[in-house]
Amino acid sequence: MRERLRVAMVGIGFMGAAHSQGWRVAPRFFDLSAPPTMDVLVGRDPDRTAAAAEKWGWRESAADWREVIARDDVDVVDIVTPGDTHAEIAIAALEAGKHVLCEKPLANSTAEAEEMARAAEAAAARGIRSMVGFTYRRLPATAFARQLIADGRIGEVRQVRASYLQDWLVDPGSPMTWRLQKDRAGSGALGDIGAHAIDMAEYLTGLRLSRVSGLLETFVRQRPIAGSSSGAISGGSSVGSAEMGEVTVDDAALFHGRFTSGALGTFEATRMATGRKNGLRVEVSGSKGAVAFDLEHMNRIEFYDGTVPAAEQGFTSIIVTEPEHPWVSAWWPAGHMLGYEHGFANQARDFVEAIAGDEDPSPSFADGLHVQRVLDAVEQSSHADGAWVGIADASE
Ligand code: SOE
Repeated sequence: MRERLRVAMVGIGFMGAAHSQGWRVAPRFFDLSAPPTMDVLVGRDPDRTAAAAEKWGWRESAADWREVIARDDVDVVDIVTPGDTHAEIAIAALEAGKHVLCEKPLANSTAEAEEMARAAEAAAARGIRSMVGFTYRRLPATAFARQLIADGRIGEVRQVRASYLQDWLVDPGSPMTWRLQKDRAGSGALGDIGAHAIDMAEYLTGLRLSRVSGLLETFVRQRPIAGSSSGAISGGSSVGSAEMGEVTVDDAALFHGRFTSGALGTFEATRMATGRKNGLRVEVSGSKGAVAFDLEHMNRIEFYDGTVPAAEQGFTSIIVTEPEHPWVSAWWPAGHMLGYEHGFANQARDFVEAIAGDEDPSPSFADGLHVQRVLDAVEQSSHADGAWVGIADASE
């Protein structure tokens, strides 16, 4: 019988639901070398955690992550908490000999991410694996786009345009959450969704950003604290006597940069893009062609092949659901679309296969550290009026 990987997951928010779906479904669709079992769900509130465990399919629930990582019957720790606890939990889990999957962004600061990358390297020497949850790498469309670029189908990469647009903060009456507090989230749109744009640009092209110039803005500086109001919060404004909390992160981030190869990139991450719900769009222009991906049309890519006769040129929309596309053969027949949740199942599959195959999975904590350095450089640049800031681990 194949060995099982016993998983404990820390965190019970939105990402907890998404990762649970990944762990639950992966062994039912993929033929895994070491099928995961959903053993312990960890959260601070015992009642809510027990209810989430029951709903999402975890065998048991617990309140103290330290007790859980000390257990011999746990092999993998999945961290889906806010960023302020990533470093502490991940380092402790790696030192306890657990394989660790950690949500993005890896940490709240470069200093924390450096410690995590060091712990991951030391653990890897003992056969303990770690990976960052940049889940959009696990979509057939993005993986196929990367393949086309790596195969030279667009020639030399010259420019990348990456934007991640959401609008859930447009309403000044939307309540405070941990995502708006620097001490909990590290940064705002920049780290939450800008980190995906950075990772996707680098994943697709295989290049690294070497310097950036950026601008951050917070448009709404105070927001009502949920549940504190005597009146309701509705339709674009807060009413009643809601207690207000300070927003200490950016609502929007703009930056541009140069990659190590000399290629140029423009980036935008905002939660104020009215009408845009979850729009991660990345377009890569090369010397022979171009590739574009849009998360709101996540089963497709656009491919422009500049080598075909001029009369036939134009962007082609490819539906990335053929069995030969990455991961697809485990799912549905061609043309039967995949969704947001499949990325989490593909990610669970890849992580357990790396563990079982004794290989370092990607993206590594070192990759997460690099993204963290870019985030910090954008912030520094914004404080210095857009001055160029170099990224320590990538030289031109
Ligand atoms: C933020 O709204 C968020 O949930 C991110 O935290 C996720 O990483 C992204 O997948 C969707 O948007």
